[in-house]
Amino acid sequence: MFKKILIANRGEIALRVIRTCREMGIKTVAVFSTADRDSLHVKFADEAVCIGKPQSSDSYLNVPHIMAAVEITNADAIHPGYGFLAENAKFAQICADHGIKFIGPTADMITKMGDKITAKETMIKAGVPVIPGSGGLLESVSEAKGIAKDMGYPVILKATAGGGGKGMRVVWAESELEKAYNNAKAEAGASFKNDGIYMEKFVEEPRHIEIQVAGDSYGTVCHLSERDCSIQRRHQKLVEESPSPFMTPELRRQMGEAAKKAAGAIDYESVGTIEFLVDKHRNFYFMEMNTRIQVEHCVTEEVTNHDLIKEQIKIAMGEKISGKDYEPQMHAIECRINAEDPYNDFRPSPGKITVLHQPGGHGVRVDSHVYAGYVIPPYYDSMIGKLITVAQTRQEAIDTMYRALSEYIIEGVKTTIPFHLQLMKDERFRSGDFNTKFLEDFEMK
Ligand code: MV4
Repeated sequence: MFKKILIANRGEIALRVIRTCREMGIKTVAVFSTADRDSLHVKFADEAVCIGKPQSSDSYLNVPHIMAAVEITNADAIHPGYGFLAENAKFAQICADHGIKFIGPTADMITKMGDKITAKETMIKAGVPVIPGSGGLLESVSEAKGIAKDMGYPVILKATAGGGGKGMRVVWAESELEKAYNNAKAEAGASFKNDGIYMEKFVEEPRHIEIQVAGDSYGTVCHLSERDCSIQRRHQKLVEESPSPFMTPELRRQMGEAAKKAAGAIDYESVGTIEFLVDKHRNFYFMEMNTRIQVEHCVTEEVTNHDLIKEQIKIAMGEKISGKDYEPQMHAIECRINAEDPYNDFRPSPGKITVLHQPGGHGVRVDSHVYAGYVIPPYYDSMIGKLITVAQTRQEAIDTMYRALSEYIIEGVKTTIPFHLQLMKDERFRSGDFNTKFLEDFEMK
């Protein structure tokens, strides 16, 4: 039904969307900033339009520039990728108002999940477990102290407009609460122009396990199992895998049902992710919903044998999904290869890739937009690409990953490859014994 899709993004995800469009016989329009003139997404799309200067606010976040590119190329839909405008309700609404299909949920669905207190209230009504807490905005320090005393310390303060860790404060004792309250409120106000904060019981050493869902415009929702994203550093994921080494068939059934209830509660349409915190007793709690395709969608593609971008486009075209849930048939692991120095606090290392050899062979997938001679601009994220391996067992997927990482040659910039090589040989990682705290104690050798 779509003849032409404009991809309002850059890098590997723009290329990823172009690849599926090609297979579906849909024409593509790339947009690019002047810093991305020589990018592969520009070369591989059927058409390309420059939308402004390097700064994201002048290009990939500039709605009038993007709408002008839609207009002059006559595209009938926009794929937002991840980041940039992917979870911007105003942008989704502008697309709808101009008769351009936003390939994602409606503005209303984005808004309902964007405000974390509203999302939590929706989940409670739907019967999805949430972390006990204030149940709404905190009005004063004394109110916060009362709730914390009743719940017991430690507690965590979070921004209602937040997500992904910004504006969060863990509080271990009442003596720390006032300062944390004021800091969290100020940080939330500065980051989101909304200083509303709420409180939850702090779950110690949780795992981050998320469920991939898909919903169509006929009210059918299904899940495609979980991804374990516990290997993170300062809220940046570095490794994701499916299935989770912590998962059991019973827990998957319960979390899958909860995730479908969560998406169903807002009549969710598109692919999306329900993030859960899972404690050591396998209690799980709704954390937030990501109303976009995610970086780590590839591990789910590999274990369920489904092209999630194709599913997302088909849903946007008004096609029905089967309604069947999917269990992992394989084990897949993804390592994020970033231009960062793991020996120097993961400091960004933009610049020219002088030498490049990407790995291949059985069970190896590389999703990357770089080539020898490519310059990683300093304006955007530092991702060089994603290395994904798939095998019948977790041990084999790890061994294939180590082999593929050893073949990956990138010169000119520092990369996270040495970190991943060390991780793949780490006994605790190999045994599956890790949680979101794991990287706090990890040292590069
Ligand atoms: C929590 C938590 C413990 N208890 N909430 C981090 C990002 C944001 N989505 C919520 N986050 C957390 N919320 C309660 N009640 C611990 C975290 C957290 C975390 C969560 C997932 C993955 C990595 C994390 C790293 C630090 C803290």
